[in-house]
Amino acid sequence: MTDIITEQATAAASGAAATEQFRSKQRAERIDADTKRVDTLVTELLTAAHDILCRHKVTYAEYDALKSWLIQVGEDGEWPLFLDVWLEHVVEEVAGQSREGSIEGPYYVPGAPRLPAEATLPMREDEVGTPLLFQGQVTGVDGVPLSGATVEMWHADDDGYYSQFAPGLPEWNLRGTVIADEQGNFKIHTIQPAPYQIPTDGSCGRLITAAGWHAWRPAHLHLKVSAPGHQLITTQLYFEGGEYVTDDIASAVKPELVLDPTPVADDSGREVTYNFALDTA
Ligand code: MBD
Ligand code: FE
Repeated sequence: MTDIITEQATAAASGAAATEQFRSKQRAERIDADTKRVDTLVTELLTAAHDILCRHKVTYAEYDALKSWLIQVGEDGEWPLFLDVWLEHVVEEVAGQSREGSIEGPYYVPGAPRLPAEATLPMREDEVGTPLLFQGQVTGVDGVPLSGATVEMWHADDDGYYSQFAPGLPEWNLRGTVIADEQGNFKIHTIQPAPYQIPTDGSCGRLITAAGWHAWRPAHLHLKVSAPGHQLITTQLYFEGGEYVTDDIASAVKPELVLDPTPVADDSGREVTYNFALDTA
């Protein structure tokens, strides 16, 4: 890396950015849940907690440790991280969007630079990592090509950092909004991301250490694929044989989401084809 890093990535800084990002998006708007549903869900959640406290004879010292940890999660801004790592995968399964779907995670930023159907994601001149060509076609479930479909891609760099959530990276590094051609085809040139370690210096990190877990997600590409009149697919794609593919801290790997890129002819990188079939809205 040629840039001199003057600022360290911290849990609190990436947590604050993720909290800010979440607050600004549509889905975070208040919903008018009816009283009965709130009563049911919260009562069941509390009853499950009461049961655990009783069965394990949780002490006052442990209760206070929990209380202080929960307070710290908020102060670190790590609620988006905690929830997306340990709960979102079940919400996604229940939503059952499609077999192709996966969780969004805390690091999506809307409005990445718009790019033509064949494009290179914004990256530094000396971006480290194996070049990867990710190409494919967006169609409807009926196989009809979706002209001008939008393929948004975002992923970590070779050090496992996401732009806008770690210091020292160009604003839109490794983030782009690719507009497919008339046949729904796209070719995205990027680099293969590295496995991602969730911040270890914040409250989620403390939990992981305290529980003897590891903090890793396998290397992954994030995607949102959409077209007018069709349902958005939010997904992630992983790499065959990669570290943590069978042991993701966020439990978000599905076999159909694992890519197996092949070396390109001159051995200058790898390429893979992956198609998207969107349901009608
Ligand atoms: C990530 O990069 C991610 O994709 C998820 C789901 C949670 C934490 C970090
Ligand atoms: Fe991610």
